[in-house]
Amino acid sequence: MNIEVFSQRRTQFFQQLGKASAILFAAPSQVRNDDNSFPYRTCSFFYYLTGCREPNAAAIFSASSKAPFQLFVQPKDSMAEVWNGRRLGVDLAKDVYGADACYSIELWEEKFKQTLPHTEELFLLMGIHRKQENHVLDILRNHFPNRKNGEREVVAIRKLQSILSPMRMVKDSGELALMRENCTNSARAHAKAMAATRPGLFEYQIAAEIEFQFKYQGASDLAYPSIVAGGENALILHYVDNKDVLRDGDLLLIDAGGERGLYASDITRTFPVNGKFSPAQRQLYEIVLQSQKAAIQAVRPGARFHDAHDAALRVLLEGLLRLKILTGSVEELMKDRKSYGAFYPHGTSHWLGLDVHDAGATYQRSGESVILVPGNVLTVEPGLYMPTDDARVPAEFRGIGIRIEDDVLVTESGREVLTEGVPKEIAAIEALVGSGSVKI
Ligand SMILES: [Mn+2]
Repeated sequence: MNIEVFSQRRTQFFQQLGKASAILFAAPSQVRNDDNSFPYRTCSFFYYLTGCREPNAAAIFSASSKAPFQLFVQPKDSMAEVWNGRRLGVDLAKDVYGADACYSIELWEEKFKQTLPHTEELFLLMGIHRKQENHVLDILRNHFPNRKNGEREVVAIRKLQSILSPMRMVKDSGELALMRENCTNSARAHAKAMAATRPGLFEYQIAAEIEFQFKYQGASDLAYPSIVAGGENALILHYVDNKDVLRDGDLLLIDAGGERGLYASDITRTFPVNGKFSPAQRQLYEIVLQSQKAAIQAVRPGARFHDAHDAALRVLLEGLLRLKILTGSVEELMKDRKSYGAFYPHGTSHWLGLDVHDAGATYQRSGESVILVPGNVLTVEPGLYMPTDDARVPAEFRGIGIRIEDDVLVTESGREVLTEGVPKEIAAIEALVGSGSVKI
């Protein structure tokens, strides 16, 4: 995204920051073993405000300072760069990221202390990078203002997420362009994986296929570990072992998405390994599909975040009543999560953006659901999971797990499904499964 986007964001941020200051850091890098690190991925909040993806970086925001946006980065170091890759360095970083002042990362503490005599209120990311958070709190504990000189004291520490999360909930045009592209590519990858599926392959081979497709199309990473769950493995919501053979007659549930430009996609499809739904699978699949369509229709500006869930749940419960797996009335069942929790244990939606479970409240403080506005992006992902040992479940349904998930943008007039490129209608799925090549 171009530098102007970040600059506009910071303008909006400074308006809300007022006279307060804020500090935030790039995510720490994580050691895998010895001198081998996990692939680096910075803090979404840090990136959102700065545009900087380098490790060992920090930013201080203070409108009263001569340099309201101070950025701290790794200095140029030819030897370190030979080993670990190029760095922009202090001078270039200032221009590239549009900072008012840029310094070597070693100076952040000194410069931060210089802002304290002018700061009464400090915004800090809380509960994300605890070591950095504690470091800042330690500095504050040991800071004693010189009152005779009129120095101020930090009297309030506030959660930086309270400003940034609501901003992140409404995507701007640059973000939406990136998310559309990533969702389209990820949907295509799902379709390729569906085409490559056939009995006798292993879950990890289909995982390899979809992850190859994500990356071949430009994703720099996975948005989250891929779930490729054949048969009963689909009952484990976050199944990531991906080690079993795909059996003729089973369903395969794939929940996977690529990350591009640090933005996530999140798609789930469930389809027969052999390309043909059994009557029992079809019955349950049709319920989940109708439920998902009803939930997508409930996404529109002015609707509550939880309207999609209520719409999905209603259709699921009607289906479970029809199959006599549950008894009673939809209205009563809807009020009692325990009554259906064995079959539908999760929510229907979460926000999507830089993080797969993106920043943003789902309830406001009063306990009321958030009202959707254009620019919100959320998932819609109802499912049904039939335990193997529940006496209420007829034998033919036991061990079947189905989830269907799309990524949905709230628009001025309603909604736009960003992940339509992968089939979910039964006929389209049956035509596609097994029709493609398998790369082995
Ligand atoms: Mn999801």
